[in-house]
Amino acid sequence: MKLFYSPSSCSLSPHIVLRELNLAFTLDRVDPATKRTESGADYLAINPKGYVPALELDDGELLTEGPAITQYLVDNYAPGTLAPLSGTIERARLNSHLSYIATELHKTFGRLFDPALAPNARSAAMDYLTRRFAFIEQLLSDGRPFITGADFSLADAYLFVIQRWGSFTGFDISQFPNVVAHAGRVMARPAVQLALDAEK
Ligand SMILES: N[C@@H](CCC(=O)N[C@@H](CS)C(=O)NCC(=O)O)C(=O)O
Repeated sequence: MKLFYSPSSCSLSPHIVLRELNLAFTLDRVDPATKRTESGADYLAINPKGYVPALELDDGELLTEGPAITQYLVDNYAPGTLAPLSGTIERARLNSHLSYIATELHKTFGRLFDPALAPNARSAAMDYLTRRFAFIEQLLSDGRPFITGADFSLADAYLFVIQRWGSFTGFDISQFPNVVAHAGRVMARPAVQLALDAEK
């Protein structure tokens, strides 16, 4: 398998999952500006969506969309690890979290990277994010170490990656101490350290 990625972007989430599952894979870095890979390929010819992540499977199929990639990895290579089994209510709850992170946090945060975003639109996006992170803060306030409870899951990898963008965009994550503590727990995982090192 080959993961197309850009450092510290949302592709870090499937990158962490690949390492958590101890799977064999290679990395190919994509320059978001030129849409060329470090191996010299035209990324738009590989993935017409133009964004990362994309996972090239061993049979040549290209899988896109972060939550689809991470769920494919666990279901195919380690069912019941990092995600409850497909079809269970526990899996549906995990999916609910993944969807929330993707549509409410990830996509809103993404707008803050646009230097042309008008100040009032930036401020509105930050207000929106504040309300959406408040839900996660509340969720973690019962003392659970991870989003779905005692065990680290796909949602924790994804949230960790997205909350890191606070330091790149000026969005103050420190107003959410439970989210900060959660990030510390995720950061301490060996697979996360390996993924961060590889993306340096
Ligand atoms: N819906 C996609 C969104 C992926 C996405 O937003 N990728 C960003 C990095 S986090 C990207 O590659 N942006 C560059 C671009 O769109 O040109 C997913 O969840 O995988």
